[in-house]
Amino acid sequence: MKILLLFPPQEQIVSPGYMKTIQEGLGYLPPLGLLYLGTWINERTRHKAEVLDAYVREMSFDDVEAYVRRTKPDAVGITAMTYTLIDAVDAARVVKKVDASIPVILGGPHTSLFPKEAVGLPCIDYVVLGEGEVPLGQLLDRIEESGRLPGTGWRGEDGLPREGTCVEDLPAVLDKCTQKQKHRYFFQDLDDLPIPNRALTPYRMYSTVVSKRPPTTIMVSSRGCPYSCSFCYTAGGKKYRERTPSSVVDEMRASVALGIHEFLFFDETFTINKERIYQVCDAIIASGLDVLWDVRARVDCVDEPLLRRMKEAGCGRVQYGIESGTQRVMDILNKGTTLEQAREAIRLTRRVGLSTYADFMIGAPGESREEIMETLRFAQRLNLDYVHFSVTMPLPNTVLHRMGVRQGLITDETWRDFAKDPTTTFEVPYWTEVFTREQLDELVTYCIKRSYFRPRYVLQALRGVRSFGEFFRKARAGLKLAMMGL
Ligand code: B12
Ligand code: SF4
Repeated sequence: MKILLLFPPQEQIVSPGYMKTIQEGLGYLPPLGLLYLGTWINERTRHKAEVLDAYVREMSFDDVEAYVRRTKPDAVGITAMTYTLIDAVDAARVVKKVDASIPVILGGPHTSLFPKEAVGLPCIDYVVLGEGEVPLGQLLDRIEESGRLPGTGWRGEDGLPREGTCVEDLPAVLDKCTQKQKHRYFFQDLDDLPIPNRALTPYRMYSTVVSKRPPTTIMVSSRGCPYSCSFCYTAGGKKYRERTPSSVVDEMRASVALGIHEFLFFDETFTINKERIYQVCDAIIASGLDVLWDVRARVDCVDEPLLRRMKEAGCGRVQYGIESGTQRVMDILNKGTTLEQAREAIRLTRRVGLSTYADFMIGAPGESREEIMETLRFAQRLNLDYVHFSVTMPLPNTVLHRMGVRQGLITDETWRDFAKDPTTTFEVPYWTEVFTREQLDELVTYCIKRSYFRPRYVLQALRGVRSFGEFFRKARAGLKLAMMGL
């Protein structure tokens, strides 16, 4: 079978109010999940996959329709985050408009959160949960062998089978899952996955406002995170799985061969296993590859020798989730780190010559205006190169969401209703115990502006640049980055 893997146009993302002010010109990053899937299908199954990133190609839904009409795929797979669900469903509609008999498969972080709702969405025939490589291959086998699968995946509240099915239906997949994961498939040995073939997408088009050596790509050297921050939905699951250093370097080498030298590691947290990171750095250095990379890490998972080694291996920036400038709020968010650890991590990162970037959240449970201002002051004292403030949101399947339901701030149905019937009028829920939505939007915008336009930042930034033009580019990049949460 010939499957088209589609990253839909991003026209109707549900995002917080303050983010809607800056959306253009942020840049593009490759749809890594679809690259993994496409490569798996092409290299490990009898099927053939093509990846269409309609977003980077700036295609409209009409363009996608014309593309499907022209290329006539036997099946279409679409990726969805909860936030991009409206576009995913519209993409499915477009496919069905071309030919109602083309099976449409939905996957991505969203389907694992709301499988039943996803199966019930219009124009979606099949839903794959968790990491899709193996289940998608098997699903295509089954579709090819038996035509349309019976809709036995989920039963609705009324007990009747819903249209479509999901991997729970596939015994071979179930065998490989732990009881707890039941229907969410996780690949155990990441080295078994073929290296994603970046040539499946127009890889030269990817870069962001902060790229130093475009084209830029993203990579993951591990999946999963064992920590339990209350606001986080760990898409890769709780079980931390890692790739070997040689496999990481092989992927970098394949990218360099295409002319890609800049890598953003989007591991949930890169430095959990320090020993492995030393080995990864050693392998990169030994390879002699000319690469620049950055990582996301926890403040309690770094030390000076490690950071130094990372710098030697081409790392340029470390992004930390610090979240708050008060210990009380950090504890409420179950971050498991201290303010002192945050100060120390930033001090060491700067000392070894790496750029520093930190994420902060405002509007956590019970958080007062004074605490928010303390977080802003804390961020300013850290003297970061880049900073990101966002509004605390009770996202689906997080501890914070359950707390919000218990306190009556949101209902269990808030996100579920959207998942059943995604509409553009939906407002992403905030934690509105102390402040209104409008106040939180104002507060976060204030924090971002104060961080980028304060005299000290301006002076510091001026010191490192060669011209005013360069300074303004940097400030613009910082501001956009802060909005994007890259
Ligand atoms: C890189 C990344 C981004 C990049 C996106 C780059 C891109 N072009 O995709 C950037 C920085 C732009 C980004 C932005 C946002 N992101 Co983001 N992002 C990630 C991150 C860190 C890694 C994604 C990744 O590449 N993973 C590795 C690949 C291999 O996994 P994967 O993509 O999940 O794909 C696998 C499966 O999901 C499945 N699958 C995926 N698609 C499909 C399709 C089919 C047909 C099938 C069968 C299977 C399948 O199989 C894949 C292979 O195993 C994840 C966290 C994480 N660790 O996953 C968050 C994450 C996906 N992002 C998230 C969010 C919330 C956002 C934002 C809304 C944040 C914001 N404040 O605005 C924006 C949305 C903007 C947008 N337009 O998309 C959430 C989504 C939660 C949810 N409920 O959907 C996550 C899970 C983070 C989190 N813990 O909350 N993000
Ligand atoms: S915020 Fe980071 S450290 Fe915390 S659970 Fe999520 S991925 Fe893990």
